[in-house]
Amino acid sequence: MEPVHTWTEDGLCWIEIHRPEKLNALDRATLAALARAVREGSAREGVRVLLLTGAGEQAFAAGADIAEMAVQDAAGIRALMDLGKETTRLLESAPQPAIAVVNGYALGGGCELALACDLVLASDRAQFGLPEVDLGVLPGWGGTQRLERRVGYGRARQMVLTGRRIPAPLALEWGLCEALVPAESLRDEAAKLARELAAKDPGALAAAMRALHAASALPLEEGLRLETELFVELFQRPEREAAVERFLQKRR
Ligand code: CO8
Repeated sequence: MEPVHTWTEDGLCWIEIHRPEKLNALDRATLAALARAVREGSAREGVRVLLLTGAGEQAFAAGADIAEMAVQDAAGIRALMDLGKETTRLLESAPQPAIAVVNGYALGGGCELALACDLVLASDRAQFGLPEVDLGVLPGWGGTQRLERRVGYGRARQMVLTGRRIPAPLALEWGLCEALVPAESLRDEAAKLARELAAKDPGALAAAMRALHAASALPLEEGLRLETELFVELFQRPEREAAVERFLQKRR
């Protein structure tokens, strides 16, 4: 059985972690398949949005596979860290928006995958958490860096230091996700949001995402310079001219 399923319809590329009997825990094979799926999906002609979700009704992903993790030596664990980091980086740097469609537990590495996506849509049954300290380690696929940027200083410390699970309503309040929907309509709502994004100018979206990512990676002055450069580039395209013309036409 393939550990990751993908399908593309109308420019939406769905990537489903498919190991429901283990709550979609990410062992090496699953993670490698996921990295491949994100790389190929984001490079595929006509793909406008990536949607990442988990199979089954219980979990988005319950984290790295703890049984596999337990038997690693230092080199093995470093290789798994690198693979997880590569996967999150692929999600974060994809030219299309990536939406995490969180259908249940998003714990440890599962939560870290969601944090690497541009938008997070969650079911009312979702639970987020970074319980790694309870396993004697720390979040290792970007959680110590990306969580604070999403939810702020104190909440990031609360999650990482206590390892507590954050239920869906609190996750929404904290900004771990942008919206909550009933579990039964999660995929439909995610597709609706994705179609809204897919109808936009992909060049403008890609540039906007680059600028937004730069906000946490570059000093302010450099980020502002990049914003100007991207704006000027976008401004010179026929797509921009046509979009502005459409706006003006409506008012004539
Ligand atoms: N790894 C491996 N197997 C898992 C995992 C996991 N993370 N989570 C669940 N499973 C398996 C269980 O072992 C069980 O399998 P089996 O039936 O064969 O025994 C099956 O999934 C169902 O799980 P439960 O019976 O435990 O289901 P419950 O509903 O009772 O509990 C929980 C659900 C609360 C989600 C529980 O399964 C749990 O606590 N899971 C572990 C969550 C966790 O600690 N995640 C963090 C892992 S560490 C991590 O992600 C670090 C990432 C960065 C570094 C990675 C380097 C390798």
